[in-house]
Amino acid sequence: MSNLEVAVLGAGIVGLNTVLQIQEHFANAKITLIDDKFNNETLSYGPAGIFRPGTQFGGLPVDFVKQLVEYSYYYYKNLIPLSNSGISQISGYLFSNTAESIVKNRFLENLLPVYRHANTEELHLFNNSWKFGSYFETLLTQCSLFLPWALNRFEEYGGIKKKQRINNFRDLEGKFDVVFNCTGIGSKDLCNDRHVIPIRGQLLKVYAPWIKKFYYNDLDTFVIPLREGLVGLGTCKQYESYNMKIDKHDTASIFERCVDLVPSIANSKIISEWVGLRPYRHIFRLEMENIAKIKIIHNYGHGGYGITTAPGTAHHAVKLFRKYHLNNSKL
Ligand SMILES: Cc1cc2nc3c(=O)[nH]c(=O)nc-3n(C[C@H](O)[C@H](O)[C@H](O)COP(=O)(O)OP(=O)(O)OC[C@H]3O[C@@H](n4cnc5c(N)ncnc54)[C@H](O)[C@@H]3O)c2cc1C
Ligand SMILES: *[C@@H]1O[C@H](CO)[C@@H](O)[C@H](O)[C@H]1NC(C)=O
Ligand SMILES: *[C@@H]1O[C@H](CO)[C@@H](O)[C@H](O)[C@H]1NC(C)=O
Ligand SMILES: *[C@@H]1O[C@H](CO)[C@@H](O)[C@H](O)[C@H]1NC(C)=O
Ligand SMILES: CC(=O)N[C@H]1CO[C@H](CO)[C@@H](O)[C@@H]1O
Repeated sequence: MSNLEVAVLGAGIVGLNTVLQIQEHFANAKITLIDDKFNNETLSYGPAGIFRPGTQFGGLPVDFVKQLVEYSYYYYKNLIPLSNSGISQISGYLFSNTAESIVKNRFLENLLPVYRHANTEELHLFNNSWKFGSYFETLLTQCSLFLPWALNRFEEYGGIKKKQRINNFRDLEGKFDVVFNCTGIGSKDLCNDRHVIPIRGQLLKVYAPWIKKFYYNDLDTFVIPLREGLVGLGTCKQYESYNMKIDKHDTASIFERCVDLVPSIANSKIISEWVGLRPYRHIFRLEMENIAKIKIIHNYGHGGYGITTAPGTAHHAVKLFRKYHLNNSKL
């Protein structure tokens, strides 16, 4: 029996979760992970990676998204004990003055060990007076650890890494039985997909080792403790902006909003800044397609929730292929 030849395009969080899923389900597959960028050169490396899907994520049926989210949660949770996987438990608050619905989350409420209303004292935390709030315990996926960990694991189990940019899928014809398309914002050109749109975001890191919980509000503002005393501050959401430079006005705005949320960081030092384009698509793409003689499985367009949902979407992508493969190997 010949080995299955598999290509995965894109070494971001989605592509890496995909190669790990394939290794789990196709012991005899020869997998090539193709990208001209790895680790710190990808978008996925930068974000703090809090596990929190937006309640509108994906525009797909709620039950389906729920399955993806649940799969992802337990997948990451099982990795907590492994050293350097970058996954840890974290708890904190989400506040709003706008509406009760904003602090609720149908995907998380019955999944996380704790998801409750903030009490009166908590609504007045740091002299704020929020109308609505939730406290919950979730996961943090620090991609600056997780991506290298996943890449090492992939190579340890025989995966092949290839530094290459693919400009035309015909370059892959005849070489692979299946191609997983996990190119994020790259799909805009590669797939000529006008539905893929960047949503620009900026992050700062400050040194504030006393911050132990995360704090979010509904003004695109968050404060998230990372490791070694560093705290991530964010963000902005700029639709259709391709600006990959740090904008000093965004920096000032983020810092000011974060100080309003958590005053104790007012004098903390900015250690680094980062900008990234979220690969947004009104409905993220997760489907199989035949192009010429190649079978392609698309898995892109995760917007602001790619870290949260990558294991679940990768699992589903591999399941699609597995069904097809079983069907055809019976012939
Ligand atoms: C400020 C900010 C904060 C965020 N916070 C969170 C958060 O807290 N939680 C969360 O879940 N998500 C968060 N996100 C979103 C998250 O970063 C993305 O959803 C996720 O990284 C998308 O992963 P990806 O693998 O699809 O894309 P990428 O990481 O961009 O990977 C795609 C890869 O494909 C490669 N590629 C593209 N085209 C080609 C080609 N033609 N040939 C070969 N390779 C190609 C690229 O080089 C790239 O390495 C945040 C994003 C930003 C900007
Ligand atoms: C990525 O990491 C390498 C080595 O670890 C470093 O030399 C390089 O400057 C980093 N690149 C970016 C874009 O941060
Ligand atoms: C809250 O406000 C009071 C009165 O203005 C002030 O004394 C106190 O320092 C403030 N606390 C914080 C955490 O900002
Ligand atoms: C499997 O084969 C059946 C019968 O030929 C077909 O109807 C079905 O669509 C196939 N499924 C997949 C996933 O290819
Ligand atoms: C490399 C690859 O598979 N690219 C394809 C991604 O999907 C679009 C169509 O949806 C194709 O046109 C690309 O060739």
